[in-house]
Amino acid sequence: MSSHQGHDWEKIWFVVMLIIVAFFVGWSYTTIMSGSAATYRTGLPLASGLPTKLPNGTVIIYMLAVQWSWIPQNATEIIYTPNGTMENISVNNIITYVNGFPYIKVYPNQPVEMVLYSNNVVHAFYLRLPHGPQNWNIVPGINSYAFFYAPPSPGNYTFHCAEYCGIGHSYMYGYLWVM
Ligand SMILES: [Cu+2]
Repeated sequence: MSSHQGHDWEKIWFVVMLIIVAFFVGWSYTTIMSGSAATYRTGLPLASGLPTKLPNGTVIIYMLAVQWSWIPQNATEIIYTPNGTMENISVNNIITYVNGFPYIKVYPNQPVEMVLYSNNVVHAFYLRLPHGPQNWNIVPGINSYAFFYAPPSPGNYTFHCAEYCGIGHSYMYGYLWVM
């Protein structure tokens, strides 16, 4: 009889855990797919896709990683006209340098897509944001596409190289400047 009771408790325990796991899986899925609280990433090692339609106001940074610095080469912004046509306009004035380090000026909550590429060795783009650290490998010859929302509060958010790439690795950083 006691063993029979134990068997029932196992079933109940299993179903309760199943419900809890299903809840968290569903929660993760909805927040990742909506882009509201998490990050889309493609490129190595994960490939979960960019938004099929970039949000209005998305700034796109074309970022070259070299030994040993970040070189933002170009910046554009996605704007939708009232009739729904997407335009990709140049906004190179958002890229600036302070003491030789790149600053990328964005607005709070602005959607950002980074196109990351390297011409020499493996680097990684690491950016700590309030809703979680972001980290993308950059393998030579393969573009990595990163999508995230800028933090809601103004400040400078440092990005680093997170893949040891030589003697100057620790000086390979720049800033996301939320104005
Ligand atoms: Cu590096």
